[in-house]
Amino acid sequence: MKKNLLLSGVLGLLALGTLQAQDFRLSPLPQVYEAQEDSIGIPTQYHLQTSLEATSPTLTLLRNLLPGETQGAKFQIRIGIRGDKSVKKFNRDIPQQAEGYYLKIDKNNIVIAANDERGAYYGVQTLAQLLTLGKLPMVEITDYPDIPYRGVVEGFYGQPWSHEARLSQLDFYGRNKMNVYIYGPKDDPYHSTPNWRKPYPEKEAKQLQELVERAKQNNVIFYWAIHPGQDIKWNDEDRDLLLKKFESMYQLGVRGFAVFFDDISGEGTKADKQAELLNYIDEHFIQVKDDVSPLIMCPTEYNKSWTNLKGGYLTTLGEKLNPDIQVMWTGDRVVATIDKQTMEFINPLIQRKAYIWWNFPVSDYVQDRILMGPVYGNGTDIKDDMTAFVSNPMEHAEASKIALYGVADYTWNLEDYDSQQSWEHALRVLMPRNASYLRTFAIHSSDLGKNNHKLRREESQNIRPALEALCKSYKESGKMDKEAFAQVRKECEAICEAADKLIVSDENPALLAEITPWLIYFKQLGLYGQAVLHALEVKQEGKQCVKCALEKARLQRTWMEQTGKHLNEKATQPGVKCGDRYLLPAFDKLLEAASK
Ligand code: LOG
Repeated sequence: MKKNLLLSGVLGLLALGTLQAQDFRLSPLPQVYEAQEDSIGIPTQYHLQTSLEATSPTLTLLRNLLPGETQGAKFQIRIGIRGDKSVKKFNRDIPQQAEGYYLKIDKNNIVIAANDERGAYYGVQTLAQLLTLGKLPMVEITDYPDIPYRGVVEGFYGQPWSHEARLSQLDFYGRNKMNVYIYGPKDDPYHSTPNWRKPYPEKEAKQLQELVERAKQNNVIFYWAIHPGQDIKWNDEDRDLLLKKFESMYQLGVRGFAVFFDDISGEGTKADKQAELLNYIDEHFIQVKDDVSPLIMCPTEYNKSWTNLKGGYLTTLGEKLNPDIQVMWTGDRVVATIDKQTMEFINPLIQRKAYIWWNFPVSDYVQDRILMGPVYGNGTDIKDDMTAFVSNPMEHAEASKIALYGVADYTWNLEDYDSQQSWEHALRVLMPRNASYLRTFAIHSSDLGKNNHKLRREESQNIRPALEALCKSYKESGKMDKEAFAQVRKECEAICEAADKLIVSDENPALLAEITPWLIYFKQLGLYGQAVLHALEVKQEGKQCVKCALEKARLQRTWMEQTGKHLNEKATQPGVKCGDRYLLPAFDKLLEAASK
């Protein structure tokens, strides 16, 4: 938390303690939060003073949260934008940053005074989170995002998200103060070659229209991206077809547009031709309509390892592209964490602040994995170096929310971002009743294994020291570190229990459907661990048949492997895997040592 909070004294800190208690935390974490110890009851009747439009997402949300609007009631809610009569008294309290808001709750008033419409909406979203406490703490919150554009690019290969999943995502972005969703699934034929030229069929068009509407209600900018580079001809005909497609999307309500030139070869990769086309779109479409967000492009050389400086591709874009066109960048590699050096490399080349396309938790190159771990590794000192940070998620929409929750938290407030805390909370948001079971699964389902893009993630941190101690003691002396043994045994039990509890749970069916193949495997992994530990014990005690116990463990390993192989068979990387960074190698090592 920042300076002002520390100045707010003990009372503020105490109250903050409550707000960060296990079961409650404002997210994304506000910039400045000051609280008194007192709280008030939730107002059942209130007089509303506002100059916002009655149909605005902000007032709609407020009225849903607090239905008791009553003319002349003593309790007052004032909500407005800088300069509005309703919040005039609070002009000086509003932070200067775009989307900033000031929220004050005292005995007889709630004030939300914001810089702009979206800021007011975020003020109400914060209020929504406070309301879940059952009473309202008396607070003053001064808040704004560190990064102007935050959100998601549905930009992966594989099964695009379902309509229902997208609707649910947009609500999630609204709640977590993310303002961008870029529609660009590689396997939507109407996004890419050759059908990018054609309008959507009626059913898809209607669904897109619905998504645009839902995005609006959540104050999310819906961007629609086109991926024409593999077969585009640099002539007037294709240029006009592209504009016609954009116009048809505009008619469906889309007000944000992007052109992706990633993962293509041939003529389409030419920087000067790309720049010429993009400037044309910018000047004849984006600028002409006065209600469209800045144009975004994804370059062909979209990461450092694919950059040929001598070829001058990025320099050409930097020099030629109109200054308001946003240029995407995935970092030092296709998949990489983003830091100061990343930004210092790319920004001068493109002569603008990069629009970060973060390839996490996308799993289209490791489809046998489901990435449930925390978001960490990105710089906390780069908020002024980028215009946007959007995450490319997994085709598993609901499971992706764990990482997306972290991305929302990180991009709002870089300095205060605590990856572990954010992750713990995400688990509780997704499965409030089964969070601890979900946690057990997620902690062992975080790494990607060896992969082309070289990103690895921590895994099984909770049990790693015990695994190491157990393996070491057993290997060196043939004896077991008793404490480590007990810990590992307990973890194996927890794994089996988590799998059992989750598989029969009725909480968050969408999430359960996505993780089920991995859960089935996870249970087998737990059983394998138990069988190995049992064999170690039998060997130590020398009472029962050692050979039988070892054989049983080996058999369980085969069951586990076969189970994994026969799940998720249609994927590009078929089968399912988890727990293989530390857990599985340790079990294997112990079994091998015991077999000697
Ligand atoms: C694609 C993307 C894919 C990701 C991870 C970009 C800009 N493009 O290598 O569609 O999901 O990597 O596999 C990409 O990242 N190409």
